[in-house]
Amino acid sequence: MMYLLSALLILPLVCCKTNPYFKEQFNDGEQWEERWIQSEHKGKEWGKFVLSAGKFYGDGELNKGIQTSQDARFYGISSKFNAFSNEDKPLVLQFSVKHEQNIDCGGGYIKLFDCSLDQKDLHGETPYLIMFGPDICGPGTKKVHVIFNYKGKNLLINKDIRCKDDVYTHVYTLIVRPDNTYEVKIDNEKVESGELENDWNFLPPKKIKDPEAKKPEDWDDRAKIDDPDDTKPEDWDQPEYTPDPDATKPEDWDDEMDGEWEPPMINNPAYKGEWKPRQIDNPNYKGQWIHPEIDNPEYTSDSKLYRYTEICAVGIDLWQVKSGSIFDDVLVTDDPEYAKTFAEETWGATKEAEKKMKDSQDEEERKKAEEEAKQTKEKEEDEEEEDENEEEGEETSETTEEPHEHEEL
Ligand SMILES: [Ca+2]
Repeated sequence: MMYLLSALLILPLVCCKTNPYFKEQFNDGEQWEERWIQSEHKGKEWGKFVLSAGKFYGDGELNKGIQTSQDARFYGISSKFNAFSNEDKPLVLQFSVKHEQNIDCGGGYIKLFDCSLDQKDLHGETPYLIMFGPDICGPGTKKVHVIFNYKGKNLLINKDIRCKDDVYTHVYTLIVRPDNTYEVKIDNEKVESGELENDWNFLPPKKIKDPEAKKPEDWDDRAKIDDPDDTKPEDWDQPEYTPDPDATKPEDWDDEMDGEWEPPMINNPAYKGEWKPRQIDNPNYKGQWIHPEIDNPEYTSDSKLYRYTEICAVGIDLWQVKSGSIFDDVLVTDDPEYAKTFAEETWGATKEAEKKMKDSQDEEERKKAEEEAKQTKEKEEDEEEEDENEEEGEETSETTEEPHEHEEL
């Protein structure tokens, strides 16, 4: 009995402890460099990732992540873990990114790869399984990418998910479930969800227009027709222009010199334009013809759209114009609840302090700018005063000189 009881007490702890497939917090100094491999793919100028909590943060140690450090560079870095399949389980991909540089154009997304990834050769064309996260370029592009590779093709989501575009840390979460549904969260709040089959073009359409079906030739789809009983009134046709009845021949008109006088033409008030018969309801109207649909022979359902048989690495592969983005708290797990708690314990625990530090830096800068402006103004005023004194001095010397000249005269 005792044994049973203790077994029951222990069981929940054993059964539900989450072991993430991958968890990276960059909180152990420079050791991350042993876990992450920088790409050396030829032909690209690779920017360097540096460990940093940035210019402002909630916690100087915990908020350390890897930061893009050089402008207008490609960034390629990845980390491998034990391969797993998400078959019959949720897949959660989560990370935080802070664009503290006030990003103008650049990616902030991460990718999942299978084990074939050659880490030192990672580049933009390297095949991946999933690409997820924010992408910003000018005011036009501010979206969250969710791209799935399915049978060799990269499929973009058909919906528009807006990303955060401020300078603070935000957590992006993608959950893919074995019932072929998904959810995207930003800062632990759901921003989009639905069915994989509906929101990506994984499969060809279920129904297509029947290629055999044709609109019958006698199908009348005219809702209105000309009234056959309506006839054009006999006095309808009038010329568009008519000689101006008020015009008179000028007195100095010389028929021999100027030719025969004709009055100028004006718009004819009796002119009615083109006659059109009255419209009536068409008694033979059958409505709009609808092309019948049939099951698409090319369509085969796939109950495992969500499934990746081998997930093995996470990587950052992007281009940035203005560097400074910090990636942190990367998590790959099968437990959405664990991911939620992890986000709360990391981003959630430091976001307010981060905001506060930024606010106080902004306030300091504002004061500094104010002080500088004040000093510049004072300096200018001093100089003006000096100028005035100098001018007065010059005037004095001039007036004293003048009599001399007069005396000489
Ligand atoms: Ca960290």
